[in-house]
Amino acid sequence: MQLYNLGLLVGSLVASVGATSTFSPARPPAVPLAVKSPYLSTWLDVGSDGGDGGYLAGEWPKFWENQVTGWCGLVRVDGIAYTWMGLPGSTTVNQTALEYTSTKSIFTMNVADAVEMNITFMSPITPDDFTRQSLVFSYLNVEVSSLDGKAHEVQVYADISAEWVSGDRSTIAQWEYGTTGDIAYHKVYRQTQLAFSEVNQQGEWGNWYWATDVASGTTHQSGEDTVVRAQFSSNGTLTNGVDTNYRAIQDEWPVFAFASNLGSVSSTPVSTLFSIGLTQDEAVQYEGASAYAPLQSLWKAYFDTELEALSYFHKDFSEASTLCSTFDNQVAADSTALGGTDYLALTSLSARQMLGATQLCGTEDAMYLFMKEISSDGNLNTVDVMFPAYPFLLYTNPEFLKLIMAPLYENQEAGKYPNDWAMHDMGSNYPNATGHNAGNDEKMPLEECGNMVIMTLAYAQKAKDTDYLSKHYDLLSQWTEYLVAEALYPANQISTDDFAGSLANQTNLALKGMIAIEAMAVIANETGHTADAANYSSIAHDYITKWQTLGINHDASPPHATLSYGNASSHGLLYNLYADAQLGLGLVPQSVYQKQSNFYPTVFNTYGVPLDTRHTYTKSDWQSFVAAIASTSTRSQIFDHLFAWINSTPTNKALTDLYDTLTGDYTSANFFARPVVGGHFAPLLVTA
Ligand SMILES: *[C@@H]1O[C@H](CO)[C@@H](O)[C@H](O)[C@H]1NC(C)=O
Ligand SMILES: *[C@@H]1O[C@H](CO)[C@@H](O)[C@H](O)[C@H]1NC(C)=O
Ligand SMILES: *[C@@H]1O[C@H](CO)[C@@H](O)[C@H](O)[C@H]1NC(C)=O
Ligand SMILES: *[C@@H]1O[C@H](CO)[C@@H](O)[C@H](O)[C@H]1NC(C)=O
Ligand SMILES: *[C@@H]1O[C@H](CO)[C@@H](O)[C@H](O)[C@H]1NC(C)=O
Ligand SMILES: *[C@@H]1O[C@H](CO)[C@@H](O)[C@H](O)[C@H]1NC(C)=O
Ligand SMILES: *[C@@H]1O[C@H](CO)[C@@H](O)[C@H](O)[C@H]1NC(C)=O
Ligand SMILES: CC(=O)N[C@H]1CO[C@H](CO)[C@@H](O)[C@@H]1O
Repeated sequence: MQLYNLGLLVGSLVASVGATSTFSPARPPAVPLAVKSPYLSTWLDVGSDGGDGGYLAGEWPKFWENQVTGWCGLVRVDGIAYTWMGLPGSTTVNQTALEYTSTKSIFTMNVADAVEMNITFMSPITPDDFTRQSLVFSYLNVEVSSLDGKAHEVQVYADISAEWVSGDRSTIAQWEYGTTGDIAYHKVYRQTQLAFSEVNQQGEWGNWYWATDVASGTTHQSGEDTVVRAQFSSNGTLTNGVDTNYRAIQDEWPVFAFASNLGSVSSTPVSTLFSIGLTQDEAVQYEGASAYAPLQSLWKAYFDTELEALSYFHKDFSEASTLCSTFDNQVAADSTALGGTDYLALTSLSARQMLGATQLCGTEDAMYLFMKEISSDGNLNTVDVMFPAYPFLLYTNPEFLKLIMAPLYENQEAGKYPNDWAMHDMGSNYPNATGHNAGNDEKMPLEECGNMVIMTLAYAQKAKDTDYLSKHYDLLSQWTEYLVAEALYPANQISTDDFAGSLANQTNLALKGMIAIEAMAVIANETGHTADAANYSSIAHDYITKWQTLGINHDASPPHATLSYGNASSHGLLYNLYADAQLGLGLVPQSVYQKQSNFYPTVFNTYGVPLDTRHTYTKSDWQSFVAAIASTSTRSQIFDHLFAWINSTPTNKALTDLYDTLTGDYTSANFFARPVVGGHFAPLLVTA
């Protein structure tokens, strides 16, 4: 556990006066609050680039793109009102701890030494249960108990603003209040629905639900933010009034509130549960084998109505908590066994962000996982973004990997992509999976052919699904032909690190192609194409022998792979070597692994090993890939640097994967909230 007196650093902020919080397992750059899909993605900024140091009370929660999604929490203790979330103006509670796990962010608050609050934000991850995983909902549970042995009169309040329903604050919102069974809800939505559209990255369609249990002491109200909050602060109850003056989000800011009267609270904790979520009947438009058309959200396959889905989710809290704790404990046990809590700080911060970029669609018989390339360009199912994420998908459930490749296979096997290499992505703008019928997608041919072959074998091995390899054999062969032609001397082209520019003869890119050719040899073998297997394997071995002369500087001290063939003064993270180990190919000699492992510790900057010699920036996912296949000592040094970075980076938004190794800050590319953080799980799949 790390102790930080952040009150000193941000002492000018009301939130932090007198407040010091512990942060465990690290002080993250941003805290995931409700993170479940590309549109349910609300965070608390922490890093000094714009955050308040990690205090829930004193700044507004934000959508990943940086606009406020108004979410306010108040508590009245013995008649005095305090703020526990957001910045509505009243005195803030004192935060004493923040702990995060893979599914939860838990804040502990001290209120006037009278009561303690445990505030848990839980965004469920249930990899083996797609009914639950399909729901775009998140929990907020507030637990209160007496701290001083005396009983205290306590009321808890929470509201959301209409900022959740659109990225345009002048948009007209509409809302209603209702109950279903013993659940009370506010339903809030864009009055004019704009299906499949985004404004400032927020989704402009569907209905938002904000719900709690109906209990004798529960009241509700919608209306202007200041009015509703003042009502609670002065009285402890709400009026049950519904404002029907539907208006712009920013016009006398309408908020949707619940208050819960907990009565006299003793040392036995009493809790109030809230649920927040988004229902969209159709979540993407998709060009598969048939014509481009809307595709239903997967939750529609399990629930007849939105209220049924809401009801199931809200009432499932206890079971969901058990499932989430099981997942949290699995990640914690596996991560700490490999790299201690330093490494756990990285994996447990990445799980919600990874799946929070995805959306399950379709039916039980035809299911797809769509992924948004958040912040870098919004592409769907970008193959070289799936590749860094593949360790997480494989670790949690290989079925995820199959479902995310499904649209790419279906579209290309229907003959809709005209190029002979693998398509870069399923569409330029999430949620429109248009494919690229004209073949003018971003050109990353060697990278994507290699990625598809490698990920296909990775899935089939883990799921023991040889039929899958047979089914896709023709297209895999076509891509391998491309690799055979291009992998030995890669033309001047970009790799996945396109922000670093194009380069000819990239050592690491060539290696990916060669490993993929050997992976194809295994695929051929397993599907009974023994002649192909022998041929591909002999080509891969021939290439890898040549590569060791072309791509390694043997005269350097210590020797290491170069960034590009023959450039003795260059080096880079040789992260594509990972697949050779993960797939158990044994194509690349162990001496290459050892060279790299000996080399990285000689080029550490403050916050890690640079991506390559062109820049001082690096990637956290690729460092995790190289850590996975390094010696125990090098691996723990990489984890130490990553931990130091997470714990002190000034970056303030959902974890960036691209940062400067000297300052720990953003680069000009300014990535955040990207699913590539799934790559932080890479070491968990490889047992050195
Ligand atoms: C927060 O802590 C400070 C310093 O101990 C104290 O002065 C203040 O009253 C506390 N505020 C609350 C709401 O407990
Ligand atoms: C908060 O959580 C801690 C640790 O689990 C527990 O000891 C404490 O009783 C909880 N307090 C409340 C108010 O729920
Ligand atoms: C998706 O396509 C629809 C038209 O079908 C368009 O209105 C919408 O703006 C597109 N979405 C994005 C994010 O480009
Ligand atoms: C081996 O594969 C290469 C590249 O695909 C092909 O050109 C060659 O004909 C194959 N050789 C045999 C014997 O199949
Ligand atoms: C790639 O490397 C080979 C071998 O050193 C060289 O012959 C070739 O010109 C290089 N290609 C480019 C595009 O620089
Ligand atoms: C293919 O299978 C044969 C027989 O099991 C084995 O000897 C050979 O090494 C395999 N080749 C590859 C590339 O896996
Ligand atoms: C070799 O790599 C270094 C560092 O990336 C670069 O500055 C230099 O231009 C490269 N030299 C050649 C000849 O490409
Ligand atoms: C104006 C108002 O809302 N007054 C309420 C204050 O709270 C009590 C119960 O605690 C209600 O009875 C009042 O109607």
